[in-house]
Amino acid sequence: MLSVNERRLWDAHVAMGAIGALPNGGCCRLALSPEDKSGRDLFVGWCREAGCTILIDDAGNIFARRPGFDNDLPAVATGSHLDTQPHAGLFDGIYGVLAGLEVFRALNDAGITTRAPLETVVWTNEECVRFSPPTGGSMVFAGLLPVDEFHAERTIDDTSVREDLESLGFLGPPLGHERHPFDSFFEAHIEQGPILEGERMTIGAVTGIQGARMFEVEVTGQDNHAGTTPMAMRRDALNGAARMALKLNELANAQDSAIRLTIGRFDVSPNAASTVPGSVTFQIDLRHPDDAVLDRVEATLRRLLDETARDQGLELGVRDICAIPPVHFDRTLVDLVEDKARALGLPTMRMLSGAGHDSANLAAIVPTAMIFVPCAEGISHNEAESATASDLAAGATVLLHVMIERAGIV
Ligand code: HGY
Ligand code: MN
Ligand code: MN
Repeated sequence: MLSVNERRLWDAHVAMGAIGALPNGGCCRLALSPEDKSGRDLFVGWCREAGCTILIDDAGNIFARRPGFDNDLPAVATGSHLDTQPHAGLFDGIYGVLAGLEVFRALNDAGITTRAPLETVVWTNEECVRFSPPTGGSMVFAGLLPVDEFHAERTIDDTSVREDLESLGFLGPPLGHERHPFDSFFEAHIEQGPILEGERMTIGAVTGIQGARMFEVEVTGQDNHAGTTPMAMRRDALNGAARMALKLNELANAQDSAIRLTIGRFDVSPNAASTVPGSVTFQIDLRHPDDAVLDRVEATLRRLLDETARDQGLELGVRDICAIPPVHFDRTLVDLVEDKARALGLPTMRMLSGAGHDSANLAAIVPTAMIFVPCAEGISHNEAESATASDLAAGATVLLHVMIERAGIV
């Protein structure tokens, strides 16, 4: 059966990972940073060499299109993201983009033209590090986020998203799914969790994604002198925020084992050893497969934050960054992924995604499914993230076959 080129797919990861390379083998390409631009340019160059046309939309999403026989048909699309977390490995997101490119290259090698066109998409800012929200680029495309709001987001470098898109040369015209419809969307991704490896499976046919909510909490007290201000007279924002963090972890530990609560960002101001901190901003990432559980935990979380702020004489502001409901993928496409993986002789299981993905937004507008491959010890968002060349190729070969099935061959 037709398959992708394992070596070429691996080499593409190594070449992409060299952009923004970190000392321990990982990489850092924050969305719309100079490194992200270099990664995007490398991808666009590869796609042009593979015979694709390139479209950029108003969110900076890149659509690399491989023409079919009938280019009036909606494209069968795939893709993921090239932006990364600060201490990322070489695979989260990147794999889904490079697997799409490798599908094009493998079809070129085999001299196959599909009936419908194919596209590989790079979505902007999946990761939500330099600016919010996560998966913002695909939200704009799916009509879930007004583009003006996306453009107005401030980055950690105090630029706006629109300024960054313009200065990097990635601000295109409005597109959106109505003007640019897809037949279907598939996303290949490493699992980012330990299940496939533990079950000795090669392919996860992903049935859906758990729900996620993110909040930004601002705790305000008063800057004051560390040597002179009696403990009882302080309004120490860090002391209050630390109490909040402990209480929220206790809250999470009291739920069922499917709950996930993370405080991954914590900014102290003025962050000076001899000043009582007057202000702390931190972000909460809360996830569970059941929206009703998220509602309940969110209500308790807000109450705990309020109570703690009041007890400590601090002011509190809570801003919603996003609320992504649990997603169920298209049954026909999930079956197709499973059938093709089994037909290729690959150990395959159905599973839910713990991580968020652009596919959550695509699922709102078009039949969507995901293909997972294992990663070592489930480690991700870490330079040590690791996957084998043969598992990556297996997932990309499944992607090749599901895309051919949807697009047809004349
Ligand atoms: O955090 C997530 O789930 C995604 O990888 N950004
Ligand atoms: Mn990802
Ligand atoms: Mn990620």
